[in-house]
Amino acid sequence: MKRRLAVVAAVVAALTAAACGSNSDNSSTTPAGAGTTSAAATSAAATTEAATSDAGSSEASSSDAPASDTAGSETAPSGDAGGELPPINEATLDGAVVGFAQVGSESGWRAANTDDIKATAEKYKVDLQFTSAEGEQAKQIASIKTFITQGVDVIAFSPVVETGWDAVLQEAKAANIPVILTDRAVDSDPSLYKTFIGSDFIKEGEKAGTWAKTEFADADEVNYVVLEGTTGSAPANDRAEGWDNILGSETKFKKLASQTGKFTRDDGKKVMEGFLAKYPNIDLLYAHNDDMGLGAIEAIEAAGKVPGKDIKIVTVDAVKAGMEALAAGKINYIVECSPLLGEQLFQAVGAVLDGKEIPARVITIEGEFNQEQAKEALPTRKY
Ligand code: GYE
Repeated sequence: MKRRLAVVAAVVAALTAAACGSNSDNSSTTPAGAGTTSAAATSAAATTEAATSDAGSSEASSSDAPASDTAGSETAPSGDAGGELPPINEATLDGAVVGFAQVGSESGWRAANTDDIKATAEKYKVDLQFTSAEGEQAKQIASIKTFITQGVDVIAFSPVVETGWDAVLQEAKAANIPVILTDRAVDSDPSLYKTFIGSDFIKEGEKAGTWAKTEFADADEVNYVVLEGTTGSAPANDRAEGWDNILGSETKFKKLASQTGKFTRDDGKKVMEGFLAKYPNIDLLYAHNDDMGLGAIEAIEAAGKVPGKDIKIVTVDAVKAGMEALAAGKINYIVECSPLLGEQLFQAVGAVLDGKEIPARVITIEGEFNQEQAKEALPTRKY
């Protein structure tokens, strides 16, 4: 087993918002006045933005207008070159042992993410030790402990929930095994991991809220329900926060109910059935992912209502099944969250093993889709 531990002295303190663009600075990630009105970036994960480690906080951006009906440029916005991950080093990756502890298989997003990580590992001849925690933090911690005992070169994982990681991260650090977070954040001290690669979930919630605000601009009252993601997970926490950043002070938006659907289609359906039985007047559903939205569509149809018309629906992810429902008019708007994190993950792994400094935060650049844009994007959609 080869072991090439990085000696990355510090967590890139030099990455200031001024030098590299910050999360709340939309201008560096989105073409001015175009990013959200153009067709969404279909290869979102190909470009990244580095940001400071406090990038989780995001300001509401009034320029984040929802997509227009006419699809514009297909070009993905380019990230700030100042803080990108170094290019792949194939020689370093060949034979490197990487332990990856996945969340589980709750959604289409997760399936695409797993496929991408496995395929990218194979491409670069990485010895990938892959485990799935079936949505349980205890199982994920047990996997990470096994990776530490095995003495893998790098540990990567997508944390089920945000809290409760300090002890195991400290163990990895004591064993000199670098840790890379993908997809979801933790609340531990950033000195306990090398980088966090993934989406800005607050911004995603803000995009969904901004769409809703515009869509219902002429309505006097909007009664809405929310299907939340896994309780305590970063995307559930942040997508709720982003939405509330935009709509929390809009008094005409009335939250009838908000409940977890655990990011699964089945739970989305069950919870929506409950909402429909209790509230006859739902105008809008915000689902934290496509799968729950797809489950809710089944419940809405079974209740004799028309999804996308009687009840408007906005979701997050833009996986193929979601995009198909959007193109078919059953969903009204989808905020993209790219699962294609494999390339960035192995860029980071190679760099860490080479002893290079890497940005403390790498944000995936993503777009948004309305129904027309979904029709256009579907034929070339990768997941
Ligand atoms: O949105 C959801 C999945 O962490 C971004 O997890 C991910 C979320 C994604 O189950 O579909």
